[in-house]
Amino acid sequence: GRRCEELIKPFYVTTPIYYVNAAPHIGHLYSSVIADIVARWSRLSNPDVPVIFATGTDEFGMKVQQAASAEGKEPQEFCDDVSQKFRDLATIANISCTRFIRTTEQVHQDAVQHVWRELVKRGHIYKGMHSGWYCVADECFYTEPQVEKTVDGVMVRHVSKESGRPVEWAEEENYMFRLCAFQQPLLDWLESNPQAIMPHKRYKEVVKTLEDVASIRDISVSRPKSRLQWGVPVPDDPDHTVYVWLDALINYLTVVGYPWRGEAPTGWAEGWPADVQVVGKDIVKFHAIYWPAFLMALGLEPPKQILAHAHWTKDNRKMSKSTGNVADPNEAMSKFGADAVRMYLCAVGGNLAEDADWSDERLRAFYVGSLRHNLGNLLPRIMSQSIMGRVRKCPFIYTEDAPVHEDDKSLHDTLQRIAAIVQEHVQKREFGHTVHAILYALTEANGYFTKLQPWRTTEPVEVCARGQFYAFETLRIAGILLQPFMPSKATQLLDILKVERRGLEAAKVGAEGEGAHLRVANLEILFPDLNPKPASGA
Ligand code: ME8
Repeated sequence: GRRCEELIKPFYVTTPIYYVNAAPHIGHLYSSVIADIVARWSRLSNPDVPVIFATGTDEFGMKVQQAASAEGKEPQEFCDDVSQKFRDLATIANISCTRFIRTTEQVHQDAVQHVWRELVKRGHIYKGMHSGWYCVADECFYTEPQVEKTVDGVMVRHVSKESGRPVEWAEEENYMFRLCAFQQPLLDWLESNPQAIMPHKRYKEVVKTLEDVASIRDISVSRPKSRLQWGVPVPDDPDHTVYVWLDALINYLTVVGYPWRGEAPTGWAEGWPADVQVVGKDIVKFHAIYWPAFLMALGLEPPKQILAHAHWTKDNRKMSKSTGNVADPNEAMSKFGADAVRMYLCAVGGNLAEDADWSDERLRAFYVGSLRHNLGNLLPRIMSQSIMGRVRKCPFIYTEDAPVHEDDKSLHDTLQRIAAIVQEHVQKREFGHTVHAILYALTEANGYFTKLQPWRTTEPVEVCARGQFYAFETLRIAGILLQPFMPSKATQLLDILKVERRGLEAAKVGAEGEGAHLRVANLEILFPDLNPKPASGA
């Protein structure tokens, strides 16, 4: 009944909300793709559990204020333009978000002010003089030991050791959040939740930081209005603006309707705590220390998992909007298609712990080798007229209890194990392994087909039928498992194969039922030639 349905906790996934100081680059797309795979995998493996999947833009703060003024625009107008670019990117890349949030929305500003009042009421915020090195690019204060001097020609600059970005000295009255009080509660939380930060490398880093008493200090959560106008006003104090990171993190609560007075869609309130919050390694401190501390201060549960990925570099240098050293996701998707780019991001960047270097050349090679030749070619191979003609006359009938032919054994085993293997990799957040496991099954099927030579009319028709069946099954199972990774191409493949059951439970040999392999529709080219030869005579 309806009552029961409402009690199912939705699976809640988030991406970071992106600063609108410049257009998106491939790193932003990467975060969104990882989150999308997690969301789509949940829908595939638990179709009864609703998914809330939020992404959006982070629009307040000094950084955006400065970027807008550099372009001579009003901040709101500037935010509208750039936010739209992130929204378009999500659409083009097939990111299945259910909510695109902008921090300038009134509903979010109300949530931020509600949180502020709540924190004051609970005694977690106090006013004090605060001094430190502020970094606009990182939107945070650094302490003396976190800053160093660099000499750039004749210029001596102070920069953050962590990010290398310039800092400036600020001494001002701020509201402070009692982070110190949460040092032990945070350690306790992490101790009982070893998967709260993944990959484990990041978990260990955070625990180490928390264990170092000196590294945890109360944090400034407001800036004087004179410095920062573009932000949520501190309630009841017109001289101060809420610190952009406090504002930004609260977006994850705004989405599910906090403070739960009925603004969000029905059932979304049950979405908290978030199940998976995808972030880049640059913002782990904010998500794995500040954020759970804010939540504990509010009496709310911390997220179940912070999933932190490493960075994409270009020419082995950090990709960054401010230096212009970026790969353009729209350009890559228009050349290779959104699905190919998504797959490449997983295949190369799927080991979340290590940085990966972006290269158009390697993407091209991946497209041609793994997608066009490996996956793309198996399809026409099984659908050739001579094969289909012979198979239809004498089809292979698969039964679960019949012994598997010696020739088919290895591929059969691979296919029976692949869904479980993929599921395990996804749970361990090893997206690269996942993609490679599926591509490997396709390679194996191509090798099997080549060895069996079912197209040769000198081979008995029974060999032809078995060969076509197993190659079809490989494509069908791969198609099911690839849905979260390359949603449009996987759907196109399953449509060509006329597959009806597309759930995870159908990812085993024979699951589509007798004769499924004979029903294939018209052949379409899944991954077209990137440099088609001009038509003859042209
Ligand atoms: O930090 N490689 O926004 P942001 C991989 N607004 N991922 C990258 C990347 C790279 N080279 N560069 C950026 C902010 N990213 C805040 C977040 S959340 C409450 C507020 C990804 O526009 C990565 O996920 O600087 C990183 O954490 C995010 O983009 C930062 O985007």
